[in-house]
Parts: sequence; C-alpha cells; structure tokens
Amino acid sequence: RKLLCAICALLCLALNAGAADLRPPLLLTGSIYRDSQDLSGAWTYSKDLYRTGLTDINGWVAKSRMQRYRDIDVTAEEAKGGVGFYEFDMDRGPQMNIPGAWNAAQPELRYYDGLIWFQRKFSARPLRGQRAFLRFEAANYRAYVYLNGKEIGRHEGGFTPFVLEVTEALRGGENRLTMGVDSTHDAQTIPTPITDWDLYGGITRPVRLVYTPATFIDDAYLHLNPDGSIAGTVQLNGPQAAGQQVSVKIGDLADISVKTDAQGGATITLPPPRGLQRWSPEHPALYDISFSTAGDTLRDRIGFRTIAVKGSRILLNGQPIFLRGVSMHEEEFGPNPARNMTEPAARALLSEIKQQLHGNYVRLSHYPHSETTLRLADEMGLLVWSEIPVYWTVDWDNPAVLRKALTMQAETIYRDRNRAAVILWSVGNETPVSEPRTRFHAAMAANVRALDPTRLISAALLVERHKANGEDVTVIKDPLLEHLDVLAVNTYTGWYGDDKLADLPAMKWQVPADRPLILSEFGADALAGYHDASMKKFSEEYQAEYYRNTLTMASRIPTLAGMSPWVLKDFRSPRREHPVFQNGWNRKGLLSETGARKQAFDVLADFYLHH
Ligand code: GCB
Repeated sequence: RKLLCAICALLCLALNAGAADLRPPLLLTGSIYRDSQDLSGAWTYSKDLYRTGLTDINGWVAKSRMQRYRDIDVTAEEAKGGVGFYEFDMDRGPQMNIPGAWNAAQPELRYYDGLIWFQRKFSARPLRGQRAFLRFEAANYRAYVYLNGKEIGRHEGGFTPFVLEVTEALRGGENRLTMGVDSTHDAQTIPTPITDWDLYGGITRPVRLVYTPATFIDDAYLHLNPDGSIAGTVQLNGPQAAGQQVSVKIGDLADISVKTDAQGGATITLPPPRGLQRWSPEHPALYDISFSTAGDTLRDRIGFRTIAVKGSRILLNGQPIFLRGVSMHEEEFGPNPARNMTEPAARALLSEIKQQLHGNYVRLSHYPHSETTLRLADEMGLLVWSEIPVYWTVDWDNPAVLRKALTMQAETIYRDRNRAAVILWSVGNETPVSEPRTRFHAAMAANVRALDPTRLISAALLVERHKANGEDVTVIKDPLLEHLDVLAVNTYTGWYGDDKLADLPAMKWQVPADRPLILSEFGADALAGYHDASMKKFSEEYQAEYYRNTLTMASRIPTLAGMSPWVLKDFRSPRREHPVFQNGWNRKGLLSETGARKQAFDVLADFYLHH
C-alpha cells in the first residue's frame, strides 16, 4: 500500500506539471452567446465501411477517386466526359438530419459501426479582419474534418467538444465542410466496444461556425470560494492578448477590471460580494456575467455555491444535503431516439427528475452529456455527477490510453467548470480492482484535483459480499478509496444473482465511517405494462418490490448521502436481446422509452418526497 501511495504521489507530481498542457488549445467558452452560424439541418452522407476515403494504398485509392472530402463538383466533372471518374458524389448523397446519431436515421444504419462521410455546404460572409472557427460539440467517436478540400483537424472521443480555426480555409460565399466520422471502438479506445448502451455513431451534437475579433476572450471561469470570495481566470487569444484590460461584471453585484499577463491570461479575485444569492436546487440563482475587452465581450450565466465533504456528509453551501437522484443516459424520449438533446428533449427528461420524482440530483452516466443538458441542470436546479467513459475496463497499462482519459477529463472540466450544477467528477464506472487499474484511476483523480480543486471526486465502484461470523455482509474493499472524496457503489443484489427480494431489507453493510456513501446504481428490469401478481422477473411488480426493499436496506446505512438508481428511462442497448422483454432495450427504466411510468417510479418518488 505504501509503495502504491509513493507511486501515486510521484504520478501526481508529474501530472500537476502536465495538467497545463492538457488544456485544449481553443475553448470558445460560451460560444452559444457569440456571433455564430448554426450548421444544424440536412447534411448529405456516404457510407464507407472499408474506409476507402481515408486510406491510400500507393496512390491506388487516389486513382479510384474515393476521397469524399475533395472540393469538386462531381456532376460537372461527369459532364465533361470520360476523364473524371469519381465513386462518390457528396452533393447528391442521401440526407440526414444533424445533429443526431445515424443509427436512428435509417433502418439499414441501425447497427452500422464504421466510417460515414458527411457534407454540409454553407455560405459564409467575408471575414474583414475577424477570425472564424468551427466548434463541434461532439462527434462519436473519431472525426476527420475537411473544409473546401483541406484537412483542418481531427479529434478522438465521442462526448467532448473541439474547436478548429478556419480563418484561412474559409471562403466568403459557398463553403464545403466534409467530415468523416468513425464510430469504431477497439481495445485502446475510451470506452472499449464493450458497453451497455447504443453505438450512436455520427455528429450527435451541434456544429457552429463562430466569428471572433482577431484577439478574443477564449475562456473565462468564475467560482465561489469557501470564504465567500469569488475567484477565476480569463484567457485571451490573439496577437493583442498581452497587457489588455478585461472588465468583469457579475449582474449588478460586482464590476472589476483585471489586466492580462504576457501570455494573455489573468486571474480574478473578488472580495465576498454583498447580497450574493447562492445557487442551490431550491433556488438556482444564476447571474448574467460579462467579460469585456476593448474589442470583445464574452457572456455567460453562472451560479455560485460551495461543495465540500465533512465526515460522512456532503455539504452544499455549508449545509448537509442528501442527493435524491437517478441515473440517466443521453437519450431522448421516443420509440427511436437519436441522442439528439434539443432543449425540449433535455427539459422533458430533467423535469421528470425534478418535478415528478422530487429529485435534486442526476447522475449523467457514463460520459459527458450535452452542453444543453448541463445548462438546463444549472437553470432548473439539479446537482450533477459527471463521468468519463472509463467503463468496466480499458487498456490500463497503456500510457497512450491514460493520456486519452486525461485529455477527455480536461476537455470536460474546461467545458463545464462554470456550471454550478456539477458537484462531482467521476473517474470511472465498475472497474474490477487490479493494480494497473488503480494506478490509472489514481492518475485520473490527481488530474482532476490539478484541474479543478473546487469539486468532489468519486467513482462508481463494485461491492463485495463476505461471510463474517456466519453473516452475509456487503463490503467495499477497493484501494481506490483513498483517492476519492465520496464513495459510490453499484449494487444489484436481488436482480443479478440468486438472492431473494425478501432478504434485502435485513442485509448488512460494512462501509468506511469517515466518508459519504452514494448508491450510484441499483435497479431491476421491468417491461412497462407487464404485470404479474406472483412477481416474476421483468414484471412491474417485481421492480417495485425490488425498489421498496432496496430502499429499506439503504436507509440503514448510516453514511448514506445520496443515491442515483439505475435508471430514469429504458434505453437502447444492443447487448439486451431477450426476445420477449428487451428486444434491444435495457428495461431498468422507471419510465418506458416513451415515458410510461412503471410502478417503481412512484415508489421512488414517494421515498424522495419524505426524505
Ligand atoms: C451496471 C452498469 C450500467 C448497466 C447496468 C445494468 O452496473 O454500470 O451501465 O447498464 O449495470 O443494467 O446491468
């Protein structure tokens, strides 16, 4: 254990030094408030299962003209006669609505797992000294981006944003944006191909063309300190980034000015503002914030609160809080979801938690959810657990994979650190204990502490069952514990395994007394509308009884500080192929895929109402 701690400490040091270089080169924080053009709508596409558009075997592919990103008018080339020969035509391709996963777009794409090329033509105004950027909120899993035939960048990771500068490549007038999106996962991706949710390949979140002045505010961040003061940073980008005055306005509470250093950055510190209303689920106060230089203004809406742990309690604004939550996948209601989180879609899901379940918390599993969802959580008053898809297992010994995890974390933290709703960063889900795995997670935890010391760290761990003095005891024995602020465990006793539901209430738990515990998951499948008085598995009655008994068991754990049962809504999962009850859906939802309430929904809502 000592050796492990020493290794971790060394790693922490190395990482603290390295955390700065994980900062994404461009952030464009608050880009929804900027001068921008939304590129949502009909894009054309072309399937490319054999990756012909990306590979070039000794010029052979080039000769066969498979590269979809070429900036040519195929129809015009064809009209010239036999010289031009192209095996694609992105202008006349079938259309798909973007954002949205391809799996829901066409029956033939339901289980398509590979590369698809997308094209969007758009008209841009001439820049006249401005700069232009394309900001992609998410493309699952790898993206290859070309503008007017030129490669402008690549990105790996299906749930985090990336920004590419197109000031040089953009034309005043018509432009051709082409994107290859490859959904293939392998042993070195995060996650690996083995998960319990839908593939959802494609451009799943909005793409925007953003205009800025030559020197602009790329990022600005504010948070509340435990002593009531406000601190933060601002970062300019451009030829005149150094030595600039930046004025910071927080509603009508504060108006100060800071000066950027030689790197274009400045730190912000503000004494406790008088009359500050703290953000909480009951009162989600958000302030209109502006950061302005002579040439640019960046806006945001930010809430201020503190989050801490004391003994086995979680303290929000200094007061103990019990997290009344539920877990949720990024998938909208409906029989054929496309992971398209429009504001109404996200609001519909979060309202179920806030208004109907009487919740104050949501676990956004198992990856960073859409920016729309995070902003709504801020606005509606729902605390958030945010996670990186280090799920079940990844290639623990591979430094390149660790680097990917740390980069995803950095992309998420820089994206969401202004969201008061986010209180917990999770470093993974249900990863079986081994030395390489613990080292990997410890590095992730150190990375989070370096990037954001203001929030809490957790991970959804596995529990073990032990026999002690003839008694059956559930214990958490995981060396990762010492790196976490909040313990969290997933438990499925009564669903997986042979335990009887009747035995659940009396089950004993032995957990560390000095830290809060969250039940990050528990759940049972039920097909909405399937009733069985004898409580067969998959019936609503079984699921409801499972909830009643698990809640009784949970209430007897003295350090319990919250829970996020699995899961709000039935969700698509190709691994769930029971021909009667599942048919491609994980049925642990409290709601069916279309929003029909199962009996267990009311059991949980009633528990939360009185908790
Ligand atoms: C789990 C996983 C979750 C699964 C769930 C299940 O422990 O964390 O992703 O969907 O169990 O339904 O088995």
